[in-house]
Amino acid sequence: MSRDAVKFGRMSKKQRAILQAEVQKLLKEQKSEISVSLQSCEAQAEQPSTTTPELPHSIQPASWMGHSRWDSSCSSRSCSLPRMQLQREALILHTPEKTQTDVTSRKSYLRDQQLHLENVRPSIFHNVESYCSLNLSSCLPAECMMSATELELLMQNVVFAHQETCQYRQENLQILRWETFSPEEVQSLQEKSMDQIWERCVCHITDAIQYIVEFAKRLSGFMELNPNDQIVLLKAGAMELLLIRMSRAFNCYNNTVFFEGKYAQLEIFQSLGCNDLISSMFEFCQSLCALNLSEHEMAFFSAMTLLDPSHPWLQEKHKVDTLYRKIHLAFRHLLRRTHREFILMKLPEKEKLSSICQLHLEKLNIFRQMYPSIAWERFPPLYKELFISETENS
Ligand code: CFG
Repeated sequence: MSRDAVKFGRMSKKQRAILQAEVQKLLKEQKSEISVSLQSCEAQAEQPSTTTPELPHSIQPASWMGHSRWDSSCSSRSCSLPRMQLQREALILHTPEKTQTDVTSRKSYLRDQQLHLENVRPSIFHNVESYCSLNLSSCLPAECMMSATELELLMQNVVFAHQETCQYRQENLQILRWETFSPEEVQSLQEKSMDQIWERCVCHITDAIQYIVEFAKRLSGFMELNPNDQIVLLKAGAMELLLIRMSRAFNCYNNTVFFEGKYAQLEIFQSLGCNDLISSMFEFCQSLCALNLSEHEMAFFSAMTLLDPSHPWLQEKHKVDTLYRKIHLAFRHLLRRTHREFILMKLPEKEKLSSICQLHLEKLNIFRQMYPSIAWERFPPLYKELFISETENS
């Protein structure tokens, strides 16, 4: 077997070149997908709000990278002004009141989304039988009593929600994981101004978070939480989930992370002025990579991180608590099946994740003090809504 075959799996140079060309093409094409995405939103807004069998933004399962049409915000190299306008339009298209005249009034991306998304999935598990009631753990409250079917369905739900919204398939990230930036490319990125590189990163992060919002919406029970609690959980969890997901796109053998089509070393992000934040993100990815989580485990770890019932601002804590316990139960069930129960003790502590996210907020505040207009005018609305507090953001 050749060295390349070892590096890239059993793939010829030609196949690899084709795949790489496709990645570059896909990254470029994301720009033109914006119009498609807007059209689909528009078509959706025209429809009466009665139940439709399809998910609102139909995912294209055949697409190579696991990209989907609903991703739209600002996936290209920079978040230019027209892009921001497009995004605002997308927000307006999502508002339920079609007679809306005051287009300047502040919209909530998150709230609007809730009103348009139904958690409908055609039933594909007809073959699940056995309705015997199980109480798999005696320490669970009565509402956590689950049937074997419910447990099985929940397991499938969490795994599918992750698979359908993971942005990049694991196997494709693997193929590219030795494609790193050349010293010249590193230097040229390091020479970019702080605001330019911040804007690029914020745009990519926001793209990734759109997939995370979609993941949340597909988790059974999430859409039944009250809108306040959905937002509370997303505000607290979006960055945490991004970090978890980032570890899928992290190469622990050379300490690089997938960025703009290639794997980037830490130094590339130097001009952000957040070396401590970036290195703790890299460290976190390292530690998570060491656990070698399967995609199923990744899905459950994400779901449990998002549905953290301990958040002080929750209005219906008991509902989140029940959901959390059920998912925890399904996770343990899966781990028992695969003989991987030990990983539960090894998963990173909640405090580790939240301290990195806190550091992100602090760095954002410093950036905002230095470049208030960039943050205000050029950062995507979803990013601002999640990470800039309500009072400052109006
Ligand atoms: C994997 C990779 C990406 C996002 C999500 C370019 C990206 C950003 C830092 C790394 C969930 O898994 C993900 C990357 N991505 C999609 C792109 O780079 C990209 C493009 O044109 N469209 O998307 O965003 N990587 C990334 C930020 C690290 Si940070 C500065 C926080 C260390």
